[in-house]
Amino acid sequence: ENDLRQLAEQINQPLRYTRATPLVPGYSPSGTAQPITSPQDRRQKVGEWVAADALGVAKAIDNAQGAQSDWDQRPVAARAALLEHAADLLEGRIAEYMALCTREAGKSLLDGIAEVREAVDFLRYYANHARKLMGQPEQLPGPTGESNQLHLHGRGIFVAISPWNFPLAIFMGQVAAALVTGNCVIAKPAEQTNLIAYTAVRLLHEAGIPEAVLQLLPGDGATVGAALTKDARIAGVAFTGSTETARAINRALAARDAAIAVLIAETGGQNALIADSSALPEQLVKDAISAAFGSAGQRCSAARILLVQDDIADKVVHMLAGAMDEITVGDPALMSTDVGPVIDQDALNMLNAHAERMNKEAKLIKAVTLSDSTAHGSFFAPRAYEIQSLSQLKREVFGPVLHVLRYAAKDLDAVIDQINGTGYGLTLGVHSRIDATVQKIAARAKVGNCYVNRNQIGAVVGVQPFGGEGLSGTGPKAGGPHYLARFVTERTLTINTTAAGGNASLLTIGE
Ligand code: UN1
Repeated sequence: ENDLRQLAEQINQPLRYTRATPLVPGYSPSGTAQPITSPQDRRQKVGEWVAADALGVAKAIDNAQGAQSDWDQRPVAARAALLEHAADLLEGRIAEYMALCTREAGKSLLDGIAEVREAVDFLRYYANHARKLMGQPEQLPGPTGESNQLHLHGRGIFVAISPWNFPLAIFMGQVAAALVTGNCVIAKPAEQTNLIAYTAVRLLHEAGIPEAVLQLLPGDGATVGAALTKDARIAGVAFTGSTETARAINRALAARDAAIAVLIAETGGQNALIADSSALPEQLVKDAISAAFGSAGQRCSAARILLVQDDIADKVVHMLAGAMDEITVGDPALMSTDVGPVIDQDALNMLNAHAERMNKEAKLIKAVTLSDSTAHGSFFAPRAYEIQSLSQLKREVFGPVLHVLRYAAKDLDAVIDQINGTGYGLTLGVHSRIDATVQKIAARAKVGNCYVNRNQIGAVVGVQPFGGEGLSGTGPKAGGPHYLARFVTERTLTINTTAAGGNASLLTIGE
């Protein structure tokens, strides 16, 4: 708590950079600067940003093409060391990045700190994994007189398209994974968090990543994103965001008259929390509140649907409503705030439209009262509704809204099938003290991350590899042992060791 207080005092420190521009050697954008304002108070200017145009995209791809071979041929240990240097730099700047996450993305102080820690973890985890994966070619068994080796290389130019809800952690995770495996990266961050991305790229350059190897192209998806994904020279895309955008990227890559590109997508969820009558109500309500309303519900892992067995439903709903009275919504820069703003006016409009529909179709359990400090920002009061059927939820609602649905014990299998039937498969929470029930649910539910008797957000890098199935993503899981495998290409090297007069090995000449 003392550490947090010290960090919190630095919230108003001057930011290292206040202008986010494309970072593409040999290119300067012609467009005008646009203001960056705080989600919690649109009158507060954080900085400004300049979008890239088509010339910037072309130049970035040319630069990356020129740099690709050298970067791929650097020993993996050298690339990993640069990531570790970046991790050290970032760790020394926690307060600065926390302040940036709070001011540009409206993150609470604790969420801001968690962002920096996760970004540091991604850098170190992927550095370490890359050394194990690519440090030595794998020697394969083969007939006498032959040597067979499997060599791993970068695929080529990777585009990293990152979301605003984890503007530092997910951004860094994508970029670090692609870089350390030998790919040049062109990053296209979410428009809402350009300054965080800009500051992070400058840090990576400072750590020694060459400027042509990692470039930044701020801009919108329709121009910059689309121009990147239709270029034949792009070897892969790492994307986190909506399922619709992932599909559009997939179509754009497939339509190119070019080599088949890799798409690594982490997309939406329609995540449930199932509680049977053996669940501990206090623990359940605590975890439901944190998973539904933490980070203003702006996590793809967040709990959207609380399925509660009818025997305990009245009690749980009553406790939930009481606990929601304790939630403080307001300025994310204050230590007393639990829930900050949603990212922007569009997000607020979407949530208001959903609330309007729910007010007609469902029963409001509770809406949290907003504090006075919310008048000038995009604030949405966290709320819980009781619904009658899962069919009332058509698509992912990306914000602090929890939908409660009662079920009868005999219908548990059907309920799980309905959740599977949404097509999404990201997180699932289970609250039960009966082992057989837990095992049955875990085996039947098609989800990437199942959490039992705890909250279902905040996957830890290397501990809970994170990512979903179906409409929720392609895999492999971020922060898991197989993630880097999609960023590399395999080359088999076969040498006839009996050639050249039966010499067992090739001659070493020179050096
Ligand atoms: C996202 O919200 O886009 O486990 C994914 C968690 C986070 C979710 C990140 N890793 O809550």
